[in-house]
Amino acid sequence: MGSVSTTSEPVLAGSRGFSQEEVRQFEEHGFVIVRGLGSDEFCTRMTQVTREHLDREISPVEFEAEVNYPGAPATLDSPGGRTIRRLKQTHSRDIVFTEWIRSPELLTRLSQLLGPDVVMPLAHHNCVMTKQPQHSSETGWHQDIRYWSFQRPELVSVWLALGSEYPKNGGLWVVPGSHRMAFDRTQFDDAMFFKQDEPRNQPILDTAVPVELNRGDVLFFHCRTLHAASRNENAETKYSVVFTFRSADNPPLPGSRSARSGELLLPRTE
Ligand SMILES: O=C(O)CCC(=O)C(=O)O
Repeated sequence: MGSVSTTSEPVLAGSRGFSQEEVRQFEEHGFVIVRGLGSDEFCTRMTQVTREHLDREISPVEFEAEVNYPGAPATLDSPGGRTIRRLKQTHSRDIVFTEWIRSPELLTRLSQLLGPDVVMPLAHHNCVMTKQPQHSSETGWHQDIRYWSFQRPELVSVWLALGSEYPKNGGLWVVPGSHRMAFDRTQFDDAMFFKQDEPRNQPILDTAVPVELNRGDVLFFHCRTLHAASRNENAETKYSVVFTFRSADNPPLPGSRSARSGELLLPRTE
């Protein structure tokens, strides 16, 4: 993917990038975790905005009732039907999200994975994922690229945990190395979820690992990495801020949904 800088020297003062080992992990496993990359200040401010926008139901949002996933309320009028699953278009909700996206600690790492010119499509992710205890749903195994259309399936998503994440509160599971596996269409269902009852898929899913995160930890993952998450069985809501990024030379396909929204051209870090 892109050009990979393997230097262990800082690219910008105060913004040390990935180590060579972290870049290797990303390339081999399709994900890497950086502990504490999101500062306490970022997390506090993002959590405040998130809570306020949830309380006031500020559009655009996605309701659990709209996803039709296992555990979701059947309709908006059912009990819990207006439980919000995603605050969409999060970038435009507060300047703190721009500050995070443009922070040297994030951009330096993205440029190591994607090359010097990094672009953030506003069409994909660009959300706060909320997993609320009363009415959360399960997300089946999938690759994010399933509904995205770019010249190459080479995007990186950045998942910032605003609190602890682990299997019991709906934290992610990932299949290491799945971004490099070749699958055929019959391994997926009509909605492009990776079938759990398909004998060829079972040994692959047996290698899945949980992604355990604390507040401020960041998961970088490839758009082909298989991932899934269960419901939140805890009493507290889980919040995760998720954006996705591409290299400037990997544009969306004309006419596709990926090409319909704007994009942010991010500054070079060197
Ligand atoms: O939090 C979850 O349920 C996973 C969400 C997810 O994987 C996605 O929206 O791509």
